[in-house]
Amino acid sequence: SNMSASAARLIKPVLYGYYRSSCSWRVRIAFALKGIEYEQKAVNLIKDGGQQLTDQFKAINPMQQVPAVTIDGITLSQSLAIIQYIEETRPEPRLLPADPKQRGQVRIICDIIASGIQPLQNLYVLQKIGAEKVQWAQHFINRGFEALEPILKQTAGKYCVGDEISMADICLVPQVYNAERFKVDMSQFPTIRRLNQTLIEIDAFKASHPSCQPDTPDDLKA
Ligand code: GSH
Repeated sequence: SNMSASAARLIKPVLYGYYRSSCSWRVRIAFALKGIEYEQKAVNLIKDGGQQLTDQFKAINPMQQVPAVTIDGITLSQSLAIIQYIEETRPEPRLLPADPKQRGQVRIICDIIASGIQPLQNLYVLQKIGAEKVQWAQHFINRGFEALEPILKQTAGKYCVGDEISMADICLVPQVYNAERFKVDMSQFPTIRRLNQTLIEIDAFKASHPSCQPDTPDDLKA
């Protein structure tokens, strides 16, 4: 479009997401931490065989997954690309530490979750493998958490990396939520559990929680 950049900036971002999608939750946390108002358009991943698979949504995200965001006159997909864009255009409060070494640590934690765990337990993969969905998901979450636990033991202060909330925390909490859904034994991961318990008490994490979104079914509403 030929809308000016400043005019585009006045329009609220729209998040295409699903209440229970961990990647959608990442983006909701980032918006909440930065105090950015946005609209939500629900894409129900289950109903009608999955609304992410419609031609209409494929035009928004050719990968046929949530989240996608329209913001400043463009459409973005991939939760971490979306969050990086928000970070670069709306830098306060920052979601990446100032220190390059700590930034490196944040990115390790994000990549373990976003590349090494979540893709292996997402709905599409579980539907493809058919049987033993729960064991499959548990296996890959355990494998990733076994790596994350000693890393976080080294990097954590109050939060995943030091005492400042970062993208690592934004990735961790929704992944722990998935782990709990798949009944992973969290007692093996005391550092992950401690960080999660601290983070879920913070307003931005609470307000964005799957239990209180516009598309949360009534019987799951908190
Ligand atoms: N790397 C993508 C991101 O970070 O945004 C992953 C997105 C993703 O896996 N989305 C899931 C989805 O849309 C929900 S968390 N699943 C629908 C499906 O698997 O058909």
